[in-house]
Amino acid sequence: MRHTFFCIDGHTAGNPVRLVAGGAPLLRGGDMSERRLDFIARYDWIRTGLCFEPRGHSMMSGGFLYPPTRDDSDGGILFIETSGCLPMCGHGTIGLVTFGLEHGLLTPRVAGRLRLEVPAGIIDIDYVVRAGRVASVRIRNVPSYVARTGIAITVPGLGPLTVDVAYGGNYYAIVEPQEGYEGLDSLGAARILSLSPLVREAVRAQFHPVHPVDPSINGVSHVLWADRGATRERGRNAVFYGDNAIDRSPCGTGTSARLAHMRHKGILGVGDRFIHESYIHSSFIGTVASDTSLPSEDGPIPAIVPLIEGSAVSTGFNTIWIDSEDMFQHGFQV
Ligand code: PYC
Repeated sequence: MRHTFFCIDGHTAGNPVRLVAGGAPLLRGGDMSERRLDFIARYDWIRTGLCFEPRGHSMMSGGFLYPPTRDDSDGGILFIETSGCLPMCGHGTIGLVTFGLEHGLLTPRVAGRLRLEVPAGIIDIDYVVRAGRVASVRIRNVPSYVARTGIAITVPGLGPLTVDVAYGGNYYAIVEPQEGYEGLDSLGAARILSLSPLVREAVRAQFHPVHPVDPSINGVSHVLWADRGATRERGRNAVFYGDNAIDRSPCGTGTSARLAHMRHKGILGVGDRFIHESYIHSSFIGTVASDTSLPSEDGPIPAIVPLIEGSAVSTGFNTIWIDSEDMFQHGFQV
């Protein structure tokens, strides 16, 4: 038996985006959070088959477009990635929206704007078209907040570190320069890949964040290494995800978490723009659009509404088979 998936492949700021335009399974659920849980329970083999080797690689990421579940939205996104089905993915959204608009898979009711449902909530998009191509996409992301500060960990090879955890659609352990970590270039890609899982494990052993509105979103999944020399206008980062990936883009949810973190520290104010550079020096523009709060049992949690702006490029069509005779039909990771 052969399952066929029609894909539009491309990248956002260097990180892969695979829009699966044909072959999406029918999902149960009243919103994208419930549809995500249904996909994880019944169809995760599609994610691993399309994202892991031999059809993908450590950084592979993408998603499906689904019909809306509510009257005020233009559609829904289900994200797939090597690390799982993310509640939200910024670089993925920029790519999926770009390719979806350019190939007529998304039909906005208002030109230049989209309202989309993602598992983490509702996001609003505005985009610019130039000469028939989507030149930029800006996401008004879900409320982002700092979940915990000052987590003391000890990482073999680095020593004691103090780490904060912030949410921007996923939960990030944020490591800022300090004694033991002098910045991205002094660490290098190989050590970022080997040390990040240790940082993530050490943080997970002490703190398990749970989203105050949707408890199906929980746990620290990513590590954001902030580079030395950041100012209130600009900074570079490396985001680690999955088991072996450094985000080639500045990471949309990571940038949202970082904006919330910098707002929490009083470095950014409402309206401030922050240019966030990736490990490979591609960039997104982040903005603190407004302050807000999230309801919780212990009272309102201070949060921000972040804007994330970037652009994507498609690289071609890709028809992918997952064949039940293939010993690697569900993919593998080394
Ligand atoms: O852009 O939000 C993002 C993202 C998450 C994981 C990789 N990229």
